[in-house]
Amino acid sequence: MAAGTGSRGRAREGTARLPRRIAAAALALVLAALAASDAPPLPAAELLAPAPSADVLLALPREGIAPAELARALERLGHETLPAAELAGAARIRVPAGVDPRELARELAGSGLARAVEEDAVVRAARVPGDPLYPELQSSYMEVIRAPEAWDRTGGTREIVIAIVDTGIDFSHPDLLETLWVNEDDSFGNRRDDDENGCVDDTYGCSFVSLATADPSCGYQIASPHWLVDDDDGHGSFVASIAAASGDDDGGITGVAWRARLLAVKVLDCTGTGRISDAATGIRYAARAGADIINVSFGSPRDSRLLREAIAAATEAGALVVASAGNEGAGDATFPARYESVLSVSASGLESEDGSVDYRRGAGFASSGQGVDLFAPGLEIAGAVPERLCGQGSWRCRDGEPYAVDSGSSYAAPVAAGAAALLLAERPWLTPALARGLMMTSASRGPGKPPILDVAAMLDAPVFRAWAPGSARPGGPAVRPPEP
Ligand SMILES: [Ca+2]
Ligand SMILES: [Ca+2]
Ligand SMILES: [Ca+2]
Repeated sequence: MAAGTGSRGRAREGTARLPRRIAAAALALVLAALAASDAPPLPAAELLAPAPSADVLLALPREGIAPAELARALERLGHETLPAAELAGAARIRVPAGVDPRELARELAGSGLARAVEEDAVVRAARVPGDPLYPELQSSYMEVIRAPEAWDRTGGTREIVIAIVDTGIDFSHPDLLETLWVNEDDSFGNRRDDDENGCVDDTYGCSFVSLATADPSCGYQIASPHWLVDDDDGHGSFVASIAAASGDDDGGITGVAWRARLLAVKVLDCTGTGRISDAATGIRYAARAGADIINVSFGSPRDSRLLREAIAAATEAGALVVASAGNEGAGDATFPARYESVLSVSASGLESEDGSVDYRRGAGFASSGQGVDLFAPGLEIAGAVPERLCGQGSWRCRDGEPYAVDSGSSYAAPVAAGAAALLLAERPWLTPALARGLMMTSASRGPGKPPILDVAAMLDAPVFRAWAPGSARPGGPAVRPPEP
C-alpha cells in the first residue's frame, strides 16, 4: 500500500506541472520503473474475465490517476482507447479483431495502471411495450414475473396457437383482431365440415355449446351454431387478451405473448357456464385443430373420466393444457387443473394495507392445496372486454374504453399460457411434459412464498435432452430439436 500511496503523490505533482501528454508518458514511465524496482509490488489488479466475444474492455485506474490520464497512458502503450465520460471512472479499450479479449484483459491488469479490468458488457433495457395502459395497469405484475426481460428476446410468434376454451372471443376488439386463428381448410358458410375435423364451418374457431343445455336467457336458436364463437359473456375475451393481446402496438394493453394467435373454442354459454361433455369436446377439438397450448380457465370440483381422457388425448397430440387451479382458498386444485399432465396455475396477488399488491404471495381466494403447480398474477389484472358488454354484468370498463381490471384464478392461467407461448416460440420442439416441467422448475421461490412464474428464468432454463430422432413434439411446428 505504501508504494501505491507514493506513486499517487508523484503522479499528482507530475500532472500539475507538466503538459498533459508528457504527464501521461511520465506516469507510464514512473509506474513501469516502479514495477521493475525493488519497491514492494503494487496490489494485483482485480481481473473480471471478459466473455470471448467481448469487444470493449474497461480499465479502472488506480487511486490518484484520472481515467483520462489512464487512457492516454494506455494509448502510449499501443492500445486503442474509446471515448468515455469522466464520470464513468474508467478508460475504455477496444479489443482489436483477432485478439483474445481475455489475453488483452490480463495484459491490462498486469500494466500496473489499473485497479481492475473487466468487460464493457452490453446491457439492455428490459423492453417495455408501447401499449398506453401498460404502465398504469400492467407493469406491476409483469415486472414480478420478469416479462419485460423475456420480451427483450421474444414477443412470441404467430406460429404458436393458444386455444381459449371458454365463452368465445370478440375478434372485433382492437387488441384481439390481429390475433385471429384462421382455418383455411373449412370454407365458411357452406354448412359442411369440409376438413372433417368434427366442426362445421370452423373457419374462425368453433362452438360446442349445446342448445339443449345453454341458459334460455342466451337466446340461442340456430340449429347448428358451431361457427358462432363470438363472446357473449366477456370472460373468454378477457382471458384471451391476458395471454395474447397485441403487444407494443400503441393500443390498450399487451398480452404476455405479443404475437401468438388465438383459437376461439366456445364451450361456456352467455352466463359463463357449461357442461363437462362440451368442455371435453372443445379440448379434443382444439388439439385436433393444432393448438400448441390449450387454456382452460374453468374448473369443477368433480373428477371426470371423459374430461381426463380428453386432456390425455390433447397432451398426446402435443398440446400443453394450462388450467386455472380454482378459487378454493386453502382447498385443492379443481379439475381439470388437478390432472397430472396439466399445468395447474393458481393466482398470486395479496393486497397490503397501503393498497399495493404483493404478487409474490398467493391471493386469498386462490387454491393452494394439492395439485397446484405454479402461481401467476391473478389479482387486479387488466384485460379486454367486448365493447358492447361494457357496463353490463360486472364489467366496469375504463373511461369508456373496452378494457377492465378484474381478479380470479381464471386470469392467472392465461398469464402462464402466454408465457408458455413465449417458451414454445423459442423452443418449439418441447413436449408438453418438458414445457410444464421447465415452467415449474424455473419458478421463483422466496422463503415462505409460493412458486411464482418467472418468464425470464423459464426462457433461460437449461434443458437436458435425451432425444431420439423424430421425438419432437407431435403437432408442433416442423422444427427439429437442436443436436445435443
Ligand atoms: Ca371443420
Ligand atoms: Ca365449411
Ligand atoms: Ca395492445
